[in-house]
Amino acid sequence: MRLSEKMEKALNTQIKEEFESAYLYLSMAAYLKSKKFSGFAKWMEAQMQEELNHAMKLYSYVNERGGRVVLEELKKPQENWNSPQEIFEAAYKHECYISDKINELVHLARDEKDNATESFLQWFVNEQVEEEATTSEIADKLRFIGESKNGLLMLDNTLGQRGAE
Ligand code: OFO
Repeated sequence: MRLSEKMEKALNTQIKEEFESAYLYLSMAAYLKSKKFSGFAKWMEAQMQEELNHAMKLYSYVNERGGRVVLEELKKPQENWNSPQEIFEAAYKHECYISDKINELVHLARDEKDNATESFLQWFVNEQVEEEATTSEIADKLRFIGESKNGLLMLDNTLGQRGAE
């Protein structure tokens, strides 16, 4: 069964959301790099890469289901923040926004009686649980560290160990 027009359009919009996530995280990485937080920047670069993978996962799925991928316009991401804490709080908020979008897609798949898409989306549902948890944990640590330079350097160092999963 080919994707319904409505489902196809919604998945195309989600591809845009994933690219916008990648764009936002790359902008955050660039800001962090400019402030010499190379570990935080590396973590964000890896996060950017994950978002590209999400976009490509959707791209493959739409094609596999006989749909047509049509790319939408990307909005310019924010470029300045005040601190790593503000960045990770914004990243957490953004992940919650993406979770809402994924949930809307699941509901649409149900309305359209599209079991294959509903099942495909479960991977994203689980991924969002993980991404919300990770970003909120880092934001919490940064809140705890506050102005401590030692604490910031240590966390920068730890997060710099991350490779793209
Ligand atoms: Fe950060 O999440 Fe994509 O979906």
